[in-house]
Amino acid sequence: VFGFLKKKIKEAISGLSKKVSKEEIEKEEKKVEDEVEQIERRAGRAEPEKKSALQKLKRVVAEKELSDEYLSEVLGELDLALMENNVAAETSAEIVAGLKKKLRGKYVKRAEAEKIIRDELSAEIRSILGKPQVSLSDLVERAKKENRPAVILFFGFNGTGKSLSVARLANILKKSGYKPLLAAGDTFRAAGIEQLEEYAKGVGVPVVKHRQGADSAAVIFDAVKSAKAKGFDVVLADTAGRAHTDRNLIEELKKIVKVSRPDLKILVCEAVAGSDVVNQARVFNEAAGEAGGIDGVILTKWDVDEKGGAALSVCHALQKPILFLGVGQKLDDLEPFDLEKAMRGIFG
Ligand SMILES: Nc1nc2c(ncn2[C@@H]2O[C@H](COP(=O)(O)OP(=O)(O)O)[C@@H](O)[C@H]2O)c(=O)[nH]1
Ligand SMILES: [Mg+2]
Repeated sequence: VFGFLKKKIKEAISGLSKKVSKEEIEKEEKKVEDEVEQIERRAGRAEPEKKSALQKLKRVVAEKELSDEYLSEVLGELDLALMENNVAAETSAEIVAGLKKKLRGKYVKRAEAEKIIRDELSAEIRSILGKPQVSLSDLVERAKKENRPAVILFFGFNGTGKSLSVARLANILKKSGYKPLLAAGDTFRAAGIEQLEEYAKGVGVPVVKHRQGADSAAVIFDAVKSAKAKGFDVVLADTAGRAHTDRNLIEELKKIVKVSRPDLKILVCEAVAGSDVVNQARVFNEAAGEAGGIDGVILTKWDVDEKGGAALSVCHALQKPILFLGVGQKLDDLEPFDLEKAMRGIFG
């Protein structure tokens, strides 16, 4: 996925640093020549003074200052490379500003300038993608101690893969020995309920449902009650996902959050949405605000995305981790997010 981003970052950093540093070297070589000439003209000077002046000159040749001008050029190119790869403009601007602050005014060995910029960029990206992970088993065990099922809510725009993600996570939990129960909280479309039932059949887990158009919060409340009565460990609740600009939906989600007291609120978004994930993140984060906002992300359609920038954008917008990546359309195609693998993808 990150192949294109990786190539672009490489080009941005090495291309420009070569171009700029060649001009700069020429400029500085000229300076050195001038100063050497001056020193030679004042030949009568004390030996130590001459020596220290020459040392200073040597440093100018061997090291380069990461000046504002130099950084602006390299980082401007990097900014473009990030945005070209679906990193949201605000995310990319902050990455670049962070780099500038760390690097500005530093003297580095000429041969190492590129490597230093890459290392700082890598640290910046690691801090965005590497937010503390959530342990699902800790979460379920904690709820168990309180004699209640854990409640996991799924939020997200239509068609992002919410229902399939509900089923896939149930599949993972079931394989870990837990008993999941699904709640068909997407009551907006009849097809939404049927779809979830279809997926649930594949996993072999039951679904609590009402009819189409029913109150979604009531369905989820029922599911939690039923889970508690029948000894299920965890309720995974689907929700409707009309456009995130739909205010009624947001009110409905707020009600669900209030009534179901979730242990985990997951935003499902698709990698192919690109930088729009930032808007989705913001709206659903507000909808879940009463309970502390979104806790983590399932990023679907990773298998069909070519740029990967949505991962950075959504983590940066929420300051939360990606929990899983959807890597296909099958029930098994949900992978825990692996930070090291992602970093290798971007930086090789
Ligand atoms: N390629 C791919 N397709 C996915 C992935 N996740 C979901 N889909 C597909 O996206 C479509 C919508 O999924 P669905 O779960 O119904 O979305 P919902 O409307 O958010 O509930 C379906 O055709 C899924 O098979 C994924 O990780 N990769
Ligand atoms: Mg659905």
